[in-house]
Amino acid sequence: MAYAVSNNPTSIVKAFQDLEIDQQLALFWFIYTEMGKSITPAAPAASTASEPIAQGLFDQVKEMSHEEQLQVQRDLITHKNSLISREYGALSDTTKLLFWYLLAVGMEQQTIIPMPSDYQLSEPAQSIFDQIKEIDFEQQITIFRDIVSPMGVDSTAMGSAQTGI
Ligand code: 45D
Repeated sequence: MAYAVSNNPTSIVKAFQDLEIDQQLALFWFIYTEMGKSITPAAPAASTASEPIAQGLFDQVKEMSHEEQLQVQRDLITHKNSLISREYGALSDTTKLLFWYLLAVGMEQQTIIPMPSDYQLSEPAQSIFDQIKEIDFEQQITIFRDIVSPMGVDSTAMGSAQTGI
């Protein structure tokens, strides 16, 4: 039962964050493919997401090579201090979600490095995926917000030694 996490949002988020970096990316991708159709970016008018800001950051990533695009996403998860990580850190949580959504759509269009078609989720990642599928849409959104929120670098929260500025 090493991978069992109780069906509550906080423990799902924690379990997600405990996965290896690439497994986090892979699981996030599987989540997108599962629920992609129910995400309606048409909602932004009524939301706090800033579409131009998410789009602007996405466009910077789109310009990069596939390898760099993957590195940027790994850096977000590991809080590596990069320009993208800092810009990301300044976004609102909902804008962060929109940014990840744009990346996923970009992966489908192959403007962003796509998933290898034979990529498999590890057992713990699959277990988290199964639990996320069980819960309702609103709770899923809450979980994703909690997952994307701490990613990147919040430069306002760091000392000068860490930011180098
Ligand atoms: O080769 O209120 C591996 C809005 C290694 C509207 C890899 C919303 C091997 C307003 C790492 C696997 C729409 C914003 C490669 C709400 C290898 C609003 C790469 C909701 C290549 C609520 C893996 C938004 C990679 C929502 C690159 C719910 C994986 C948004 C990348 C949800 C995975 C967004 C990505 C989701 C996953 C986005 C980019 C679930 C993105 C998922």
